[in-house]
Amino acid sequence: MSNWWKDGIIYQIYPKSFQDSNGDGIGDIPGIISRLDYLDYLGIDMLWISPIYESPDADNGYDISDYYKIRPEFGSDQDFEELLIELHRRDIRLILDMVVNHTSDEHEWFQKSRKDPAGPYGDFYHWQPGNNGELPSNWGSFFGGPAWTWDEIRQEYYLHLFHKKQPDLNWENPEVRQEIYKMMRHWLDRGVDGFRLDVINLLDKADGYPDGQIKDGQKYGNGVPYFSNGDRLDDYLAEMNNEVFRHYDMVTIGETIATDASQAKTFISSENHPLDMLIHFEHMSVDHGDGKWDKAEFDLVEFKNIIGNWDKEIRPEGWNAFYLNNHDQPRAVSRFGDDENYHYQSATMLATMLLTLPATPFVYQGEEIGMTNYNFQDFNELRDIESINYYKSKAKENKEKAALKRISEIGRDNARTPVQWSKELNAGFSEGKPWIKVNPNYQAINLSQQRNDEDSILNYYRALIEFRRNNQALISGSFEQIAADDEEIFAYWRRLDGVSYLVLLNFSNKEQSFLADSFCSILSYVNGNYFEEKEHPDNSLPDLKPYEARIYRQSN
Ligand code: TEU
Ligand code: CA
Repeated sequence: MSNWWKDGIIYQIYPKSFQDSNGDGIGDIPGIISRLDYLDYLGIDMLWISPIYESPDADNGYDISDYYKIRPEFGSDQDFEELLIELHRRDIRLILDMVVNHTSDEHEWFQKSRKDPAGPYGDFYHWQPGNNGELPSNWGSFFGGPAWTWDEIRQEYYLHLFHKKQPDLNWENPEVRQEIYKMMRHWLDRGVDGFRLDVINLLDKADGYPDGQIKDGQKYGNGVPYFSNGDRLDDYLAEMNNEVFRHYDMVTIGETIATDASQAKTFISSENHPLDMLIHFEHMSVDHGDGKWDKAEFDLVEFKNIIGNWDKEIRPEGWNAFYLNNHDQPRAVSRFGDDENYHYQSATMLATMLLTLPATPFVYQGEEIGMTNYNFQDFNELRDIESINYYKSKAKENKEKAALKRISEIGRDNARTPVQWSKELNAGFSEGKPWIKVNPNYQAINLSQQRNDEDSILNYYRALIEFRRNNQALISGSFEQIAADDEEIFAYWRRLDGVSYLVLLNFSNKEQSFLADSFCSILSYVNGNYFEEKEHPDNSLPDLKPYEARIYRQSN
């Protein structure tokens, strides 16, 4: 089977915020269908849609109450069928989000498990008696608070690494595994082309749920060493691959927390690797101090080393994914660029990196027009449970303002404001009241204005997507970083079959010189995000302007 997922571009849609079609302020599948010609224009090859199954929405759909039903707010099963047909008609493949580490507590499995401990579903989740009111272990939830909740009906605790409405499935139970495999086959048999597998490396929890280390000032322990990359995980993934994946021409993208490149090899570079690529978090933690809420300065050298290390460790046996934006991350142009003074330059500089690295590029909705973070001024504007819980914890210390400031920098809601389609009401997202505030800068940053501007961020993405598609050296060519210790510039060669491209990225708001005297005479300018001529004397390259990106081709 071909590896089509190596050559293509993946676009991610967060359905709730993409396009509303019926005026209820919530994005939906008919809304997505109405925008497929645009996605075709952009030139994407695969579409990953965040969960569209029935859900009570505790974690915006990552809490699934029925894996087989399309969530009514998003549309009908017929709408899904039409979406799949319309995507395939445009040669765009569909990747569904598979959340199989946990379900919603409103899933019938959980309801039966809590009411009938001795029944067929009694052992579908992690139930523990606790010891005289003590929690079974000191693990904290990723969303704050304990990872165990007492259930009045069953009179036991159950484990939830995320929201208490997201009970973790017991993957040691073969019945659980077979139910999940059956569900996966159901969607693949309908023609779905791949899965993005949510927190797939958390499936195996260490026996006895050993207490984790409690950091100063924290109330709960860090359970990550005991529930990530567990001993039985490889067996579960190998079984999943044998029972499901290997029977289909599909792509499997694992989302893995707390996984470095050497650990990743077992998932994606081993002999019968069960997964094709990983969405990891290493490069997304460079500006985290002690966790995401603790701000650290962005260190470009560390960032570059992570990218280089993943390439060295994983290729050529395996393959990488690369992203700067998704529904869990703040907007990259605000985080790594300068959305005030160098909006166009920093957005297109980041796009150049995304589209010239040796990894499948993931473009997240709105990234291609340079959508920015939102300046949250009030608790009531928040929607994400992770940010809401963080705000409430800081409110106890009377630090609400500081909490809103940090949430406006790193919170997940930054990525979940509606896509800014036009200057119309609600940025053309909805005729009703959107479920979350539209960023007021939509008058200046919107897709329809950029579509008609050949010098826009949108058309920069579109041109570079096309350029990457036509230059295999940028896809599967070698990756040779130069000036690795430069703190402002990311520079690397991409080479294949005698074709060599040099990519220069200035991550700073200052002019930077780049000494390339040894080879600049053989370079011809190909592409970039400043418009002046780039011809240069034989012995030097022009200084890089603030957030300037340049691609040179080595003439033989
Ligand atoms: O994310 C897993 C995950 O680790 C993130 O929630 C991360 O911890 C958090 O974003 C840090 O800011 C996946 C989904 O992408 C996320 O949307 C879900 O909330 C989570 O799993 C639970 O399903
Ligand atoms: Ca709607």
